Amino acid sequence: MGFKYIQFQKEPNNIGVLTVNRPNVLNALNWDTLGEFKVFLEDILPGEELKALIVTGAGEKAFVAGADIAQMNEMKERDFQEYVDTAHRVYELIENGSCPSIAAINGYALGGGCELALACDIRIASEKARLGFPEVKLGIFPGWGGTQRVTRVLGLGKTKELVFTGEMIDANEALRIGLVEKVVPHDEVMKEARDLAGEIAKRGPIAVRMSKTAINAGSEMDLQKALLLEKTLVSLCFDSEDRVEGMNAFLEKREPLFTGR
Ligand code: CO8
Repeated sequence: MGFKYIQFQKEPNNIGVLTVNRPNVLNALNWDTLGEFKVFLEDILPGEELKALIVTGAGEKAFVAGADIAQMNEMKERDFQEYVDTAHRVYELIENGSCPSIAAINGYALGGGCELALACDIRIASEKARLGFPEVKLGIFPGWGGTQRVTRVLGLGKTKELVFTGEMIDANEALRIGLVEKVVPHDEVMKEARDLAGEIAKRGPIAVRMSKTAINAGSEMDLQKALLLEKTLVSLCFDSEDRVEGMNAFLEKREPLFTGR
């Protein structure tokens, strides 16, 4: 596919695996990696018609250890702005893309790496994973959506504790506070992510897509508007061929064959 720092693999059942591939620097996100991510998400992903996308890191040690500190340190103000803009765009494309995304956290998820995991819909962590936001130790703070997405997941107090101290937490603590949804043995992370992706892939794709929109967009609205959005989307869903198929399959005691129409 011509990418140097990311790898994309399309697997059976329209499940995709996107791997950040800079294991020598614990998959730190340099400018080119983010650029490749952006091209993939804007130009390639829409044509793949995936039912789920798994995001992970190459090697045994890291999901993504954050932004590339060496490169950031050399950046001038204008480049830095563009670097931040690109990361924001990439994370928004993942968060709001029609395809459900699963972060398979196979090691360190730090700073921009933890922010990447939070842009995904669901997070599965290896028991060896370590998560956190060490940015304040570098004189910056989590500026790739971190202060906002973490707050929405963890609430104000826990977010401030993690962001102000920059301390890492282990996978079980991440599970306890709701930063990840599941912790599994290290060598089962990808299997667990694939199993979950497989479950999602079996469901009505329109229903999955619209529920993601209702949850994401609705969570940013007041309740009345969010309920109106929900009502509109579920009515659209009701009009789909997949709804007819899903209900008929239930009544006929068979598995549904969804077509995405
Ligand atoms: N950037 C660049 N290189 C890195 C990074 C990184 N984030 N993380 C690790 N590396 C490199 C190391 O420099 C080392 O390279 P080399 O072999 O050439 O010395 C190699 O990866 C292996 O790392 P270590 O030898 O350090 O491995 P250890 O097992 O000893 O330690 C750690 C692992 C604890 C993960 C350690 O590498 C570490 O602390 N890394 C930095 C983590 C970090 O601070 N991440 C946050 C980065 S800042 C960020 O993400 C900001 C995002 C938002 C920006 C918004 C605008 C402000």
